[in-house]
Amino acid sequence: MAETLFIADLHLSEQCPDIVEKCQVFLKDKCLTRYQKSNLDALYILGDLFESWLGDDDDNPTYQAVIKTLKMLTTAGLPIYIMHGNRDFLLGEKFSDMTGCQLISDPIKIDLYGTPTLLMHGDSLCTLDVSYQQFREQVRNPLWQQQFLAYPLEQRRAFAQQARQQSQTHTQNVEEMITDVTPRAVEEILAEHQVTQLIHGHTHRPAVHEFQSNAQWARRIVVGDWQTGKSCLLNYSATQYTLLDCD
Ligand SMILES: [Mn+2]
Repeated sequence: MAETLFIADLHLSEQCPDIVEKCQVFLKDKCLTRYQKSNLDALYILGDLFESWLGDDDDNPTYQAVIKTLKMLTTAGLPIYIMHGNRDFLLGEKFSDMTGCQLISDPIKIDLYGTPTLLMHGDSLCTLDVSYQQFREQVRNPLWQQQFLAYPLEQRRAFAQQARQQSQTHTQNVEEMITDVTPRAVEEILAEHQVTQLIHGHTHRPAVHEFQSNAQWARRIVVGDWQTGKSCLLNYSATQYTLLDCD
């Protein structure tokens, strides 16, 4: 038993080659080396690995390099679990086959060295953002996805571009608390899954929150994004947990 690493919100894209490079170094040096020394049990990617994923036929060359590295790690034996984010919710079975990563549902409850822990991307907890939740419901609908995936890649790319611009304008125009998680939604999900520990990303507000929830102490660990690179790596072992910078 060693440690488990959690990351989220790398938002890999050809626009940010430095983050792609950081990711590659992280996977090859930190993850592979630690795994070979038996210090690493698993890597969890809690959504938004990619800035956009248009379907498993997405041929973005920037992504192919990362896919190759993921495959190398899983072939070496490291378990890698990946969750959908709001940008890459179309990661599918073929991606799983290409990388050897296991797609996990959002939320998912795991046993983390004896502590029942809920893992989420985090976007579904931002319940005050009503227009986003409506959009989320639309694009998570299997029928919508089926229709979307039937369009040629170029058309899907144009749609994603437009959605991204709308989302940026939206985020700039709403108050900060609206794009953060709602305490009530957190309490409800903890109660529903009977856990007192939650790990998520998405908000780009890395922190460890300790609070009373359902008459018990609870902990919410938020891993940061890779744009700032601050506190974007959660290192969790049986005896301690630490949020670290990505380099
Ligand atoms: Mn996100």
